[in-house]
Amino acid sequence: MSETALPFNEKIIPPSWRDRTVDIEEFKRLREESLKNIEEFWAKIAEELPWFKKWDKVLDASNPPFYKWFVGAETNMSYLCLDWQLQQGRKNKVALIWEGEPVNEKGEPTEVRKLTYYDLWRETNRIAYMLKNKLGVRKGEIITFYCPMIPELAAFLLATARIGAAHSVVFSGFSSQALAERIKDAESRIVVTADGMYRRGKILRLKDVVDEAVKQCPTVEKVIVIRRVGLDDINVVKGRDLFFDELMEDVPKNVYVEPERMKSDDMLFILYTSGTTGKPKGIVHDIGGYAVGLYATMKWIFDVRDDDIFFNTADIGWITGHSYNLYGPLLTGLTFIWYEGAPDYPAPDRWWSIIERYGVTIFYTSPTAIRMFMRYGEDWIKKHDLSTLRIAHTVGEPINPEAWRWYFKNLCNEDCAASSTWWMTETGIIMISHTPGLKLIPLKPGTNAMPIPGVDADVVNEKGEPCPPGVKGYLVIRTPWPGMLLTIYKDPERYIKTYWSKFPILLYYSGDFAVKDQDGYIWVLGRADEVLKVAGHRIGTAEIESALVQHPAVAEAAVVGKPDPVKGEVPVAFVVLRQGYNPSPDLVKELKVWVRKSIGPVAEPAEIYFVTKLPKTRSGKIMRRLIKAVLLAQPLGDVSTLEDEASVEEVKRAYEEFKKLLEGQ
Ligand code: 6R9
Repeated sequence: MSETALPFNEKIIPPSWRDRTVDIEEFKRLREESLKNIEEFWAKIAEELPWFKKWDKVLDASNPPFYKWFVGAETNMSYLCLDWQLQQGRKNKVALIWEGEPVNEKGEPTEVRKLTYYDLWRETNRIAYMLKNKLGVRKGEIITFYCPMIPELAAFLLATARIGAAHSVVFSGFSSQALAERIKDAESRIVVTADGMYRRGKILRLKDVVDEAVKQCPTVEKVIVIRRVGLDDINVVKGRDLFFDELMEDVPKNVYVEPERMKSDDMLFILYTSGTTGKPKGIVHDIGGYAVGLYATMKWIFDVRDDDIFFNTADIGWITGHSYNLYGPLLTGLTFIWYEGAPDYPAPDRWWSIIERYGVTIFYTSPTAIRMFMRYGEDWIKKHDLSTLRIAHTVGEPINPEAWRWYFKNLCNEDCAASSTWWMTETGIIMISHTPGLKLIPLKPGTNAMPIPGVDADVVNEKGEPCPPGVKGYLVIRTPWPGMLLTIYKDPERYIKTYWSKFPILLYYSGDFAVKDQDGYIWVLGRADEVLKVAGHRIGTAEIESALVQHPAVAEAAVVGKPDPVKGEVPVAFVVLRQGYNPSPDLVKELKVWVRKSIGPVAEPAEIYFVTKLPKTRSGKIMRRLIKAVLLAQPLGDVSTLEDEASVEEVKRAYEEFKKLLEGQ
């Protein structure tokens, strides 16, 4: 997004806010007040949750940047999400509504399951019992999950938390190679998967992917298989593979497993995410701080009420799935929806029919999805009654004002709180957003609004000094917040280097560019580093490059992001071939498939260009910035460190040739 084209001055107040105060200054005062003493501020919110034991200290900042929240406190996430909800009278309230994919000709699901809080509590206890007593799962061990969105998975994750183990969920769209890397890093002894899953009318064979991955993972002792589609031809390794239903057969219906008393700063999960190197980082999250942060943001940002129906379209494989499609909704006792399948199958109104069927009040999705629906047109929406929607937020990438206006009109009927919520895998919770459940400020098309109370986020220059309104800078966070990452798993040095070392003063560096407007609203512009957001999925250019250079034909590769009207951006690769290999359309195809197989479909380059050399600095670093400038037909900027100017011409040549080829078609 270009900062010059942003509608800084366009203020929108939805009609249903008319009886409430909408006041930017009032919100700012509240936020400033919270920042005077963040410990006191967050402790007050933490008081709303039950603790097995209260904290001795709200924040331990004695060893920055290794911050610890609610030190000395004891708690358990499964207890907070389930037992505490039962205590509040939610025993018979539906927690999870689940729809499977096979959908009939009328567009109705053929399989729906509704689990009450009691159902989920019971299933969680039974799985916890099985994990503990049959598989000897120990406190602190990491179980890897490679699963579709099915209710069993929700219960499994809660059971893992209940007995004090941790989870590492790997997105089911990742390849066996990517899965293997993550299992190895986590040293998992147990992997949980399903035989398969439905997507767009096809069965994806997940267990086959796990079999392939586990070949490289000596730590894996057991693979638990949930029978989702009932494949009868999957490979079974005797002694290693166990079927979930068989494991559970003799587990009593009503066992109770005491939730483990966990320290607030014990690990709840790790989630791998992409950075600027080829190796994904295991982001470690705690329990107590995360629970407090989620609880607060559910209330402020989603303005949750007891009769809400909450529909977040994010997959559990990403942080949005963890925070706001499992733990957040459960902590606040909501009814939430999971679905299996795809948004546009069997027709582009799968989501709209879900909203209508259950009377969804809170909707959370991605800008890419919105732009895809813009292409399908409004008629698919008009077929359905979406009048129940009160909140409709987006996440994952900047939303362009045009896409925001479109959904505000067509989904929200111009009367919802509609915010672009900024946060990251690392932040654990939403950091910048409108807070309709707390205080109202006018909406603006495409903005992220303001940092929430208790969060000191700002836009700064290279020195770490605040940028004046209208001046682009780096998005940073000055002080610790509950929900923040504890570290990078097994790599504390990388944690310090990646997030806390960019500026001469200690600031958390997000990796994003942003700009503030005259009212103090923040507009995140996109990544400042070599990380891409492809359709909202986070992927590092270095990961794609490292996959490419493992192909026998490839000597060197440089990957950059290119703007895309639907996906936000897509990877584009420039490849130098080894001697003996020649450029050809077949090789382009082969390399695309290669990347798909080594990482997953989200990483596949949209375009591949063959060049004889890449622009590099004298010290040999690839100058992706110059490649990007050629792609976008922008000025090259500073080229003083470039080793060989002809290399830029070479990139231009390859790109121009390709464009001509397209024009000639
Ligand atoms: C939650 C999530 C984090 C990166 C982040 C930024 C981008 C997320 C955004 C947004 C603009 C928003 N991002 N939300 N950019 N507006 N509302 O997406 O986590 O996958 O770790 O990605 O996503 O670039 O730095 P994650």
